[in-house]
Amino acid sequence: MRAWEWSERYPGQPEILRYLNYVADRFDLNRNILFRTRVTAAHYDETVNRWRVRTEHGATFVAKFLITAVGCLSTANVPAFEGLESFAGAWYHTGQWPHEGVDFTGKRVGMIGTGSTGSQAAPVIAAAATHLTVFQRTANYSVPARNAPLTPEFRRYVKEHPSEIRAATHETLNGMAFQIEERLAVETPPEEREAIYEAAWARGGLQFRAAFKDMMVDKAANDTAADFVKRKIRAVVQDPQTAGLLSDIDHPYAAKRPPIDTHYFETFNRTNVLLVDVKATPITRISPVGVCTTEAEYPLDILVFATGVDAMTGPLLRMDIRGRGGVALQDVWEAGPRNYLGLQVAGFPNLFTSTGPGSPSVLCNMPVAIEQHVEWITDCLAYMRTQGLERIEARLDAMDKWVAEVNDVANKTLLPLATHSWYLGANIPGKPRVFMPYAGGMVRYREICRDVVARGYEGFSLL
Ligand code: NA7
Repeated sequence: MRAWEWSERYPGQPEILRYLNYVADRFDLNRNILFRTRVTAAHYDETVNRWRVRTEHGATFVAKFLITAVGCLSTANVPAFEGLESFAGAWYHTGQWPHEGVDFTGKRVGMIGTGSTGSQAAPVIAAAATHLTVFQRTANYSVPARNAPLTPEFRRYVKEHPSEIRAATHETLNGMAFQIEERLAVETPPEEREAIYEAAWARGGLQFRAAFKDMMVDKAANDTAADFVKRKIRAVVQDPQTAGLLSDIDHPYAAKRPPIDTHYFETFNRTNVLLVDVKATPITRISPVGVCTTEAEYPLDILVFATGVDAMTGPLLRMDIRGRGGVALQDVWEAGPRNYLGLQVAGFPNLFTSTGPGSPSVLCNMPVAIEQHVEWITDCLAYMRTQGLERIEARLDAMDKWVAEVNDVANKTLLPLATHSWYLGANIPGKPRVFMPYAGGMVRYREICRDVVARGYEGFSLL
């Protein structure tokens, strides 16, 4: 925070990459990283208490401890549309974007998906392309990001208050540097509530969700936010039919990950943009010419899949991870992810899954969630070393209790009401519908992890 100068509220990818390289250089991390190395398998060998990690190039690495840091959203989901291979144009998934970029100039572009990524990509594509067709299955809320250069005052504040900012991220529900307001939407008079939403809309960003304390736990409170955003959409979008389709949202505000955007709804006022409702007229196949729905064929030069990811479990399960007795993680998680604290799976000793399912992860400010796990794992390894311990493994009863707790806290919120969210795995055909992240908040989770250690690593077997 002291050494790096961020340029704007939501810096773009090149700036973030520069920052990561700066961190890697400053802490001399590159000598510990093998680049271009995809792990295909990790098998635990019980006889020697070691993990054997295999890469796609055939190399094998042997380790006592294995920590996965594969991310929650790194497995692109390209829906299995019939005929995709026959498409004569080019197609891309937003999560596997070519580093050299894509030139949309003079092209007719189709984009499937209107989640966080789709709503951020649409305005940029529409500005460059001849024509953009957006295929929407589920209408979604979005709040303006209000991206802008950081003011000198804000930059100074960050430099002068790094400890306070860090402390705030440890004290707030989602690890953000801002507080969730204490007031309740249901107890605020309508006029005052409207003014609060207007101010939150004007400020923009994820902080909109923090306008009222009851927004994510009380449907009546959430309805007030949902109604406000829907009215905003209808006010922005000029064509009444398009406005109707965009604001016909069937789930509570922020029950799916709430997108923030730059001129998303405004984009539909452009003459070169068309919205197609693929809930009413589903996509049947991709033809050599473009996308076919039950109603029409849309000719395209480029097709963009903003169709999300196989979240949370996907990045882990695409590796062949096997624990004690050759048991596959895939089988243990057949009915949904099961682990203890999101950190360890019974039967997989010495394997830590940082920001795994069952931890706050995607419901939290991710770097804060990552830091908490890294610190916990680091302390655990240091403890084991000083105690001369060789093996740590989550106990089955602790794992079962934790899975119940993860379900329990999710059910106290409105989050499971969005039955098609990736939090539930619902975007991947055949994936078990289980609410995956821990929704009890980062503060409580941090305390639980701390208490587990204070009680001698309760729920773990240490040898
Ligand atoms: P999301 O939020 O999962 O959005 C994916 C979008 O793609 C969503 O609108 C889906 O509609 C749509 N989709 C997925 N499959 C299909 C098919 N087969 N047909 C039509 N439409 C489809 O992914 P994002 O990449 O936008 O965001 C992921 C996270 O990254 C985000 O939440 C942030 O945390 C950062 P659906 O809603 O399933 O009907």
